[in-house]
Amino acid sequence: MKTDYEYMQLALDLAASAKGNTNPNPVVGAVLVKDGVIVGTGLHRKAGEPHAEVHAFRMAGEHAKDATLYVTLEPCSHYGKTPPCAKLVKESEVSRVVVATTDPNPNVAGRGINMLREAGIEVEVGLLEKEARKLNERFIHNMLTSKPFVISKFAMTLDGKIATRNGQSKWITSEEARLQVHELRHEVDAILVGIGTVLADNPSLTTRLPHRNGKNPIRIILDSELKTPLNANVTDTSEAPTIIVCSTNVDEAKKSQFLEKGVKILSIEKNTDGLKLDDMLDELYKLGITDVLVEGGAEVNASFLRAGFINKFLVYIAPKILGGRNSKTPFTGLDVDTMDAALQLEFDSFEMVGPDICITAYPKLG
Ligand code: AOF
Ligand code: ZN
Repeated sequence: MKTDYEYMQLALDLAASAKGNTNPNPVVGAVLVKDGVIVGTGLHRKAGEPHAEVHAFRMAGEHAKDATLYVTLEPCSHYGKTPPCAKLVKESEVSRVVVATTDPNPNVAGRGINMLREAGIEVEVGLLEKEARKLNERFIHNMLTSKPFVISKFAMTLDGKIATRNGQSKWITSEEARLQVHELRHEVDAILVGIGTVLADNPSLTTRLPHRNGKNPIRIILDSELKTPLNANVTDTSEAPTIIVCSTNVDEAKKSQFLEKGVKILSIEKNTDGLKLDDMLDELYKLGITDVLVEGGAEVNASFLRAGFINKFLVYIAPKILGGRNSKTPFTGLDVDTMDAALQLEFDSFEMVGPDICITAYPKLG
C-alpha cells in the first residue's frame, strides 16, 4: 500500500500539470483513496471551471464515503465563481482529509479546514507543505501583496556577461535553454523589457514552441519618454497585447498614435530612480496580471532589484567566457561598495539544460 506521502505527491503532480493555465487561481490537485485504491483524481484546470476536489468526487461517486482525500490546498469555504469545496467534502462523508497547505486567500484562510473539523472530519495539515507552497508561490504572493509575482530571467556567460562589448547577445545560451524560456513565456501572464532592449533588438516577445501552440504573454515595455518606434514589432497587437508604461509628462498626441494601434498606455509617476515600479505593479495587478517575467536589459533589471521587487531569479549560464572590460553584466548600475551591501540570495536548485546550467534563486528573507 502506498503512503500518505506518495498520494500527496501524486496530487502535487496533478496540480503541477496545469501550471500557467489557472491564473489568477492557484494550481490544485486532489486524490481520493479508499482501502488502498485510488477511487478519484482531479485537478483545477482553469479559472472559472470546477475545483480539483469536484473532479475527484465526480470520479469517485459513491466510493468517496469513508475515503481519504489528499488535497494540495485547503478546500475553499467561499462562493467564488464556483461553490465551496469544504461543503462538498463534508457532504461526501470522507473520513479523513490530508491538506498540504492552507489557502492564503483572505476569503478562505483556515475557514475551510475549520468547517471540516467542525463536521467531525479528521484533518491533517502540512504534508509536503514546502513543495505545495513553492508550486503556488505566484498565487501566495498575489494574495499577500496584491502585486504580480516578478521573475527576473537572464542569460550570461560563465564570467557574468550578457553581451559582448559591442552589444551582441545572440546567442549566449543554447537552443535547448532558449526553448525552456519559451515554455516559461507560455506560463506567465506578462513579459517586461525596457526601451533599450526594444531599440537594440526589436524583439517580438511572443511564445514560440515547436510542437504545440504557446500562449503569448502580454508585452510590457518600460519606456518613460515613449521612444518606442511606431513600427516596432511590439506595437503589432495582432500577435499579442502590448502595454507601454510611460511617465505622466508624455503628451497626449504622442500617446494617441499608439492607442490607435491598439497599444495600451499606462502613465506612471516618476521618482529619482525612474518610473515608480511600486505604482506600476499595483496597476498591472488591477489589470489582472498575476506574474511578470522581466527579461532585461541590465538597467531595467537593476531598477527592479534596487526597488526590491524581484521575487525569483532564473539564471542561465553558458559555458563561455567573453572576458571584456566593457561587456555588459546583468544588473548594470547596482554598484554597491562593500560585500555587506550585496543583495543576499539563496540558491534553490540548478539543472543542466543542454550544455548550459539554469539556476533558480530567491532573495534571502530576513
Ligand atoms: C480549492 N480547490 O481546486 C482551487 C481553489 O472563483 P473560484 O470559485 O474558482 O475560487 C477561486 C479561489 O478558490 C482561489 O482564489 C483559491 O482561494 C481557491 N482555489 N480551492 O479548494 C481548487 N482552485
Ligand atoms: Zn474549492
